[in-house]
Amino acid sequence: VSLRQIDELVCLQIDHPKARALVALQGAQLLEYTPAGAQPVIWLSEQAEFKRGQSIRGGIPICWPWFGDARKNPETVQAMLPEGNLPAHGWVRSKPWLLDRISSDDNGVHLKLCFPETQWPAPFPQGVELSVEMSIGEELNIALLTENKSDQTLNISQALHSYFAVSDVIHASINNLIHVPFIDTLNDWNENIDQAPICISGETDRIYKNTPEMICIVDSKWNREIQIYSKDSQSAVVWNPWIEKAKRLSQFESSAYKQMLCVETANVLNNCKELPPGSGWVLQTNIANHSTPPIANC
Ligand code: TA6
Repeated sequence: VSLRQIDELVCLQIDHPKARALVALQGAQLLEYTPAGAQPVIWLSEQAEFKRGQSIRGGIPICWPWFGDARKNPETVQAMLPEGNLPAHGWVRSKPWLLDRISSDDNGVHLKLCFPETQWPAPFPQGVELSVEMSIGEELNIALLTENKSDQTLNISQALHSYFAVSDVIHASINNLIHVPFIDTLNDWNENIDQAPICISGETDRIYKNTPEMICIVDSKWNREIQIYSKDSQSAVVWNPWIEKAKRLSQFESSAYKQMLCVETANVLNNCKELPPGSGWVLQTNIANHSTPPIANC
């Protein structure tokens, strides 16, 4: 592991026999992850900017203490937020985190990063501890830990906003979300359900409630599947901006929508977390890359 300054940000460059990775201390954001002998599993925009106080497009942004547009969150979450303009996906992804510990062994590199003493504006309580633990090797495990050591009940929504790399989004499908209800944020937030594997053929922005333990992105050009595990039947967000939205995104080359697909492990909507004093919650995902025989999907 070495320190690498990229423009304004300090990152950890990880070169292990099992995998290569890049982690920005700002936002505790994993930016790159490529298991040995495989195609990259995590996508990073070629136009990513490494500037203090600005989120980086790609990797696995940490969305906390709210997901998405603060005003779309449940009342309990909104009641914890200060007035003023609230950035999408919370604050912590554009703030500096501290490297608490790092170790490596034959299986990979293990990191823990902590959000500094949380100086949140009122009414957010003091005494909430936030950390991220990552194990980077043949698989990638990432866990976002919230510990409520304050004297108030804490209400949060959150997500590991994972940008996965695909050969071409038209060759990628998501298989095990058939018959799982989802909110279509592009269609008045109406609830809908799919009867077939998801093949992306336009702007897609869906919140799946109560997902199965494993979601699988199948790539029929790279002959691989990325298995995304999350415990406790979290929610999941599936997003691809497609052509028109891609033109409006920052740090995003207009055709890059073909190379990425977001499948985000989340606690949102009916899955937000209410944490009484003294309690905690772990949002975690395990990502495994597997080669497959040639398949036809989309
Ligand atoms: O997770 C999907 C989403 O909420 C989309 O609606 C889109 O806004 C995306 O996140 C990217 O958000 P960002 O703030 O990182 O540009």
